[in-house]
Amino acid sequence: ATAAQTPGSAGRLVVVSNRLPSGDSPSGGLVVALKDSLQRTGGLWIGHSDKGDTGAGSLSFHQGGGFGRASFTLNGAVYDNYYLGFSNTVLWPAFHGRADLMRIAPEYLQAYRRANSRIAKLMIPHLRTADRIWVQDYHLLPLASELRLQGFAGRIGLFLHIPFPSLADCAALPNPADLFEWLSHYDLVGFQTRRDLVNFEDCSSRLSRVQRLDDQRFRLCERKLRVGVFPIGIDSLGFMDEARNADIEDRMRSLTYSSMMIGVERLDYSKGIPQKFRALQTLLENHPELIEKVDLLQVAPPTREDVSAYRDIREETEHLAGRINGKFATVNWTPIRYIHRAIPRNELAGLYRQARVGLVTPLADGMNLVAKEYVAAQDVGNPGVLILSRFAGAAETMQSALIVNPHDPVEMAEAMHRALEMPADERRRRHLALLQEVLEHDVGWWSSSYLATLG
Ligand code: ADQ
Repeated sequence: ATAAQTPGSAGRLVVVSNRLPSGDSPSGGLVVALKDSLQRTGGLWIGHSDKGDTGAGSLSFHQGGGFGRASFTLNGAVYDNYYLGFSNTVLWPAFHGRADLMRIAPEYLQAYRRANSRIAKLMIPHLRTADRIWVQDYHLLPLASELRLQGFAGRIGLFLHIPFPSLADCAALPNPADLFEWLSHYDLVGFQTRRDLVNFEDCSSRLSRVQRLDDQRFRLCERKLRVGVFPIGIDSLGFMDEARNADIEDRMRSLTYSSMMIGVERLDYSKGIPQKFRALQTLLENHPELIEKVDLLQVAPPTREDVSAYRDIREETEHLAGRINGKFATVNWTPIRYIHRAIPRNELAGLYRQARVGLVTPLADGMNLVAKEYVAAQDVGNPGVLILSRFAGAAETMQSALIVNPHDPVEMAEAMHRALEMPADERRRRHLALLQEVLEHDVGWWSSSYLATLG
């Protein structure tokens, strides 16, 4: 299987993620950040596609998008058990502090291993010894061990976009030791925050064999592993432009008769949407003078709807919005406008800019890019206020936001009140500090510092 690993030729960047970015849709931050390195090195992005022959025994190569793209397909049942099953019904809840929502089934773990082994097998004939492979996220944790097994000896890095679990949640995984065995085959594992690195150390020392070599190096399962903290950012300048040019402002201004607060997130139980709604209710109860003066625009597109926990969170969210609106609405005002759809990026940028308060209040989150987008979208002369959960990874570097505990409705309501009343001086001061951070640590900084460390 190693024959095709052409030695000698210059190393390329090979990115692997669960989903292949499409060639024609507007680029997300990750694509913007990696495009240059991919183009410069003649690299390749590999990911799943649901179009094509599911039995195909090789990668399919695609045109467009400005860099090499190749997709794999998986048999439908394997994909469901790997993606909806192990990735999103076991790993996602456990890594977000919701082990109670896990559904452990042997066929999930089996399909997860099989999917990763198959992806490795499809990759091998296209790899060169000097290539550097950058694996993205929790869907592909065993990929390095599979690539090693099949003979690839070059550099392989992993970036974990979601939090690393606490000891209690880690111990709730089926075969927790597997996780450390998988990670030990990488040269570099990148985390979003220091908190994740601390959890990794704590869990690996209790559930596996680990020895600290120095600040960034461990011996894990008899192999050397480097770790690091690389908080992801956004395409900050690009997003600032998007917000400045959004033509939504006039239309919005004529519609908005009250101060708008905004929430934007996939309808996921980790994002704390019900907690945010309850805090709004507390705000209106404790400050009735705000009735007809403030409202919340909640944009929450559907996600992973085939998983039952996602149907439950949708029901809870919609029920709560209906109840709060029923209780407080007047003939010409509703407190919550709820949109269950994705909306175009430029429109989103314009909405952020229009909102006086950005509410980013997850119960657990690797980083949270919405917090950064909200900051980048503001008018520097008259910015809105970011309210940020201390459980978002972003809180580690965005301390100039109003930091809240999303489990405490009174604290959140008071933060909303304070944000709505905040004098322009203080808003500008806080915003400037946040904007500097968002500009300095953008997605380009993230990818180049990660890749420099990978070597
Ligand atoms: P997510 O959990 O998806 O990402 P987040 O970082 O907030 O969370 O990124 C969501 C992206 O989707 C943002 O760019 C946002 O603008 C966009 N989006 C959300 N709702 C939308 C809507 N209705 N219409 C259009 N766009 C919408 C995971 C981790 C995070 C981590 C990122 C990146 O869970 O913690 O920050 O990866 O590493």
